[in-house]
Amino acid sequence: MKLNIAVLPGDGIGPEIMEQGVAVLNTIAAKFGHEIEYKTAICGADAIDKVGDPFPDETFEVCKWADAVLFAAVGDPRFDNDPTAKVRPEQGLLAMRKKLGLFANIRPVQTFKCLLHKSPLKDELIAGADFICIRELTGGMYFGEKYQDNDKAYDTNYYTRPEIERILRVAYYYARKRRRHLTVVDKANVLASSRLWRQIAKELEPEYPDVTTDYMFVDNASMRMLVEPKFFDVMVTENTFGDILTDEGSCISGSMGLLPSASTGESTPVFEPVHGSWPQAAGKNIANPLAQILSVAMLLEHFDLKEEGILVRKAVDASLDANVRTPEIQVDGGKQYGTREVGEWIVDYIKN
Ligand code: GGG
Repeated sequence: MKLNIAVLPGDGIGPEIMEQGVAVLNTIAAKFGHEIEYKTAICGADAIDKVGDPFPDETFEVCKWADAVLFAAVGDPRFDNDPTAKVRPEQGLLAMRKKLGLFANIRPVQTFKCLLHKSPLKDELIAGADFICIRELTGGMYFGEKYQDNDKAYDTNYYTRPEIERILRVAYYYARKRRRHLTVVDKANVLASSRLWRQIAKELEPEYPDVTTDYMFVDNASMRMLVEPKFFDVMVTENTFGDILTDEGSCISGSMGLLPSASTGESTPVFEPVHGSWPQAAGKNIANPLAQILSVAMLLEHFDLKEEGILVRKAVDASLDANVRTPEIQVDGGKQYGTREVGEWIVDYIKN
């Protein structure tokens, strides 16, 4: 297969983890006889510094040229600590999702047997937990009308029927491919937007009689994820709730550095770790590259390259079993491997 891949490393640890993701993709391509052409483009704080725009037109052109985007992370404390900043790195990520029409963000949460002890939750509670969160990605508060002055501020949680219906149908599609259990997460006891979500979900439910649908308030869902994560199979929710709940998912997996994602919709899909740019770790060779590498597995699977995806996942599992781990998931006293060393170990595993 020939694939055009846009590479957007972004900020902070982004370039370091991206290097390992691309190395893994190249190794898979060589092993299975695929041809990959790359174009690298700027985004986030890096792009603001260079051209004053976190998602410049040239980057958008590269994304449109590509069959898939491999994205790392954006964010920079210089902007977080400046409430007057007119432009922020994260706007680049939102602009990319909006311009590419990527309304469906697929975020799997799974456990790794050898890492159960890394979760703050009891082993028996989380062992075997395996669910996906389908997060609506181009609507809600992140994109609704905003206002801020010195005395007041608001964000609007705006959703339309077509936006809600299409993401629910994506969720039902995934539920049918899995254990046929869908949980619609909302705050319908308080929010009008959530009541519309629930109304539309109840209208669609009879079309999917083979799927068990249940409804849960987001506060209850966030608690249930920690006390009974195995309850969930597919969870669907709006943009903001999905962003928060999937970070919580890292407590189940054991590290933010283990959570990949895929964003799909109207044009080029994007594959990226759930985590951000961790600027404090930039350049230190300590960031976990596994979320980026697992995002490569999701990319391969998106193009139906199943064997290739399985091999990447097998290599990741093997690295964890062999104790080749970055500091945040290493067992006490175990050797701590760097970003590069973990990536190189996985590349070697795939080659041999
Ligand atoms: N790789 C994801 C990333 O860079 N996240 C930073 C961020 O701004 N996240 C907000 C969001 O995902 O909506």
